[in-house]
Amino acid sequence: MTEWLGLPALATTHGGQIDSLIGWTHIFMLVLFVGWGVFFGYVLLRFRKSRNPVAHYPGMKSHATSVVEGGVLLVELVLLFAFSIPLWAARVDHIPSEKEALVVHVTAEQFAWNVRYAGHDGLFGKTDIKLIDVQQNPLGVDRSDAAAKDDVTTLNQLYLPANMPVIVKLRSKDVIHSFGVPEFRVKQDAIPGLTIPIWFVPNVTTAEMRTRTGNPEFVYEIACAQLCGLGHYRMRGFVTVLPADEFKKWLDEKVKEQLEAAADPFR
Ligand SMILES: [Cu+2]
Repeated sequence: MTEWLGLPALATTHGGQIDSLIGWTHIFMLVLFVGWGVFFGYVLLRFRKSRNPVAHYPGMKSHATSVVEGGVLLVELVLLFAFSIPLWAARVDHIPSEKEALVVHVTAEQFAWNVRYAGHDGLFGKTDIKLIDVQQNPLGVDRSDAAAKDDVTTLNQLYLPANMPVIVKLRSKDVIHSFGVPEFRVKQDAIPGLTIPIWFVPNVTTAEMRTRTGNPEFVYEIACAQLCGLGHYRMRGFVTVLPADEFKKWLDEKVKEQLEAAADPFR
């Protein structure tokens, strides 16, 4: 219905609602723009000097414009109460239970996205600021903590399963960044000192999107949507949406690599 807006392809379950809000707002603003433009032209002609050499002090008697104003107010109330507020409530207030969702920690820094999964135990292990090493351990994961042993971290690569809720817990190590994935219709600022949850259900795998767009190289991209410093332009992350079973395989493989690396004393 909203193809005429030319928005990026849609890849989450809630995205359609965002698009319809954007679509209705555009239609309404177009009606207002044309309506007020025509009215302005009419007023210029109707009250031109040659027709009204002397000002008419009592002014207009008709209430037509009040009726129009009332109509505009009504449509704006509909946009607010029928579209925006329910959407906000669903997106921000009703976060699904963590038991039914995949929880991923995404920590932004100048100029990269650090991604962390809990591994098989479903627990995120401790982190310590003293353990942070820009190359080896950008999140300061404390591998001596039992819950941290199977935690998986990646740089700029976010793998997600399709058709299940994903909760991204967004943080920042330095300045304000913004996690934006246009196809997901998701955009949220990452603010130092805060952990902000965002959730969505990706419903188009990367492979499906490649067929759909006819672009064999298509990748979902996390674009940092806040000017966060000199390297802002290169702060890109990539999202790969896999069918649930392939995602599980990927994560199992990553956990195995992590456990093997930890067991290797020569590393
Ligand atoms: Cu950034």
